[in-house]
Amino acid sequence: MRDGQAVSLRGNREHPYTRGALCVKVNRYLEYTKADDRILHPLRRVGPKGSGRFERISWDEALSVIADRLDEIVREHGGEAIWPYQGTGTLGFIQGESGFAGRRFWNALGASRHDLDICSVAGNDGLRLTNGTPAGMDPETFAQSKLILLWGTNTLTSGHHLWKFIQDAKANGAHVVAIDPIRTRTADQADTYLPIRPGTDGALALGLLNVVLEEGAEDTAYLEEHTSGWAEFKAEILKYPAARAAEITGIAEEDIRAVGVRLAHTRPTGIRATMGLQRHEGGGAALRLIACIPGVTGDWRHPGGGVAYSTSAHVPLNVDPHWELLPAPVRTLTMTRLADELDKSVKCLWVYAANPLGSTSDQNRIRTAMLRDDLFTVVMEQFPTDTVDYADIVLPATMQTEHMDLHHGYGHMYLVWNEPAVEAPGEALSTTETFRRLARHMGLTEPSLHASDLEIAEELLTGTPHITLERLRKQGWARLDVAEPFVPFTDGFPTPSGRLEFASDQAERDGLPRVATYVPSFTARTAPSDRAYPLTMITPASHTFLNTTFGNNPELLRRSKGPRVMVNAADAAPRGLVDGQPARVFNHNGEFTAQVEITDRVRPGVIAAPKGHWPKLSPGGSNPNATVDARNSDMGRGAVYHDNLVDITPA
Ligand SMILES: Nc1nc2c(c(=O)[nH]1)N[C@H]1C(S)=C(S)[C@@H](COP(=O)(O)OP(=O)(O)OC[C@H]3O[C@@H](n4cnc5c(=O)[nH]c(N)nc54)[C@H](O)[C@@H]3O)O[C@H]1N2
Ligand SMILES: Nc1nc2c(c(=O)[nH]1)N[C@H]1C(S)=C(S)[C@@H](COP(=O)(O)OP(=O)(O)OC[C@H]3O[C@@H](n4cnc5c(=O)[nH]c(N)nc54)[C@H](O)[C@@H]3O)O[C@H]1N2
Ligand SMILES: [Mo]
Repeated sequence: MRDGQAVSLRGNREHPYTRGALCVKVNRYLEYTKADDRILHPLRRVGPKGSGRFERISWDEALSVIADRLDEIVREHGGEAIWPYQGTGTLGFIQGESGFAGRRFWNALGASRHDLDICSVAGNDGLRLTNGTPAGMDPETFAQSKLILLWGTNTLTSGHHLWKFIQDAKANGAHVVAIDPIRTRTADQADTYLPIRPGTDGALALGLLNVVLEEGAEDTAYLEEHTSGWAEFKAEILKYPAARAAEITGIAEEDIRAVGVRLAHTRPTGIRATMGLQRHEGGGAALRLIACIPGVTGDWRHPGGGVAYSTSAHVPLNVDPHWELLPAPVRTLTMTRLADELDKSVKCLWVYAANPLGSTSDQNRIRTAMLRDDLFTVVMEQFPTDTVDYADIVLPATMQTEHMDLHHGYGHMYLVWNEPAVEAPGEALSTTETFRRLARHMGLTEPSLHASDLEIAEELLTGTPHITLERLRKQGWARLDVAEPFVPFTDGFPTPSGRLEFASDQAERDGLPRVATYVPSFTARTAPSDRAYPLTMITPASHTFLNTTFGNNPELLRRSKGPRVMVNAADAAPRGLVDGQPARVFNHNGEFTAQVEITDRVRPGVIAAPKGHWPKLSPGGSNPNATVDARNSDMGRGAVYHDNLVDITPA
């Protein structure tokens, strides 16, 4: 800080997980807070919806307009006609974390509940069937793994802090395998790369376990003491010899065998699986099955063994948005099907920390749904996104350097405190302050609606008695109250049987296969002759953006080299696609334009276009989500961003 101004921003070198490193994106965060296009005042729409034409109004006027409309909607249609649509713009518990920040206010109005199901839900549900929880390994223990499977995860792009621990493991002789349909920068650093056909991971998991059984390497004592359903699951594994797995996954049989033999004889084996492989119709089943692997090998016995997905469920914060304020039970609306849900008697769409017109499936239909005249749309934002263009009222939002927050991380085991460093610019307000003022404006006197940020933090921390607010504010971060090294499930699994469940009564009740098994994705199960469009499209994380956040930063935009699509030469040649030239990717939902990159980094039949470009800053005014179906994954109504059929032609 100098003269009340933030002049530099860096990571905290003392922090055990980040050790002070920042990613490409957050490195520019300070510059981003001062960007010319930052929204600094409340705005009211003056042009037609979608035009992005606004006039500046005062906070008082904005709150009055909003209070009148919300009162009227609740009176005429009931609170459920309001949809508080919250995304992952910030995962801070005080200002963001879907379903918490602001929710006490929405409960007082009886607003519909909101399900954040576009990110990780299918994997969470799949893991829960096997382990009783989506939480698993402490990612720091990968340093102790001897075999590491990076399964559907692009560590160096999506969560690079983990890489240090993988490097430590490598220095100790660990073998690293990357399993991804794209040869990513992470796959480049692996010892073995398995170029899997998208949506067939379950078959690979079973094929690898088949080799483990051939090698006689199953941990019979562990199976006996800590698992249930082994006989049924073993029968399933025996249906997938390596040759069959090879046929389904498109990976060479000898490569499956080689990794299977390593898996059989290497303890501990750590599996890092993130969200990529569950953005498919069979994604929940894939994670459920991958979670079975350490049950067979007994890897949960060792630090550095097991599966790591999200650590969120290890975080014991008391996340209670005062549901008791709801006047009556309300429906839950799903993000994945935003356009459909908007048709259903939603009168107010309240968007915060989200950019659905950039990040949510089936973009064109969302656009149409948001044009509806009788839909009152409020967007709390920092920047003039595509979604902002459809708002009736825009409210200026603070950024991390300006507001107080309490964060966890879904890739580590720490709580992190965010103390505001500077005054908010213009008239930007935090999420909590906006809702407090609105509650006052609407005459809502319930005390919890007026709790200060520090009071909210105290409430959250009642779940973690050993981490006081005082300590957290002083240190900046605190490790969760877990052993070091942390080995989960040593006292059993939080499943109904208390064991790792290869077979699940709950799954059966939910209409899912009783025994963990391979469920192909939509594109994997659709035969070439039945395909309306021939190519499978993956839309992975961009190295330079965080979903659509930072998509308007000129330097990061330049480094992204603009919207791009990776195409194998075998698919490019017959279509006359030329490297470096624009192409049109299309299907029944819509289209987007991207520059072709002809590369052997994608398999024939698969194309890849990173997420994150703002539609309005892209040629043609759309991004890959214009072609993504609003279908659901097999579990939890998750999104299917990597499971779509498209075709591509020169533009
Ligand atoms: N094609 C494709 N699409 C995807 C994915 C994919 O793999 N492929 N992945 C999906 C995933 S994993 C996710 S999590 C979603 C994310 O989708 P969204 O939740 O919509 O996230 P963003 O697109 O980053 O938009 C977040 C917005 O919040 C704003 N923001 C940031 N901090 C704050 C704050 O403190 N207050 C307020 N009011 N606003 C703030 C940012 O300026 C930004 O415009 O995208 C999904 N979309
Ligand atoms: N730089 C950057 N970092 C991010 C984000 C970002 O947008 N940019 N987003 C953040 C968010 S919200 C999330 S949820 C996480 C997501 O983090 P990741 O899980 O890393 O997300 P993805 O990039 O969607 O997928 C990871 C990898 O899975 C591969 N994949 C796709 N389909 C399959 C499949 O069927 N099988 C296998 N084996 N692999 C497959 C993709 O090719 C990709 O390389 O990242 C977070 N970190
Ligand atoms: Mo996400």
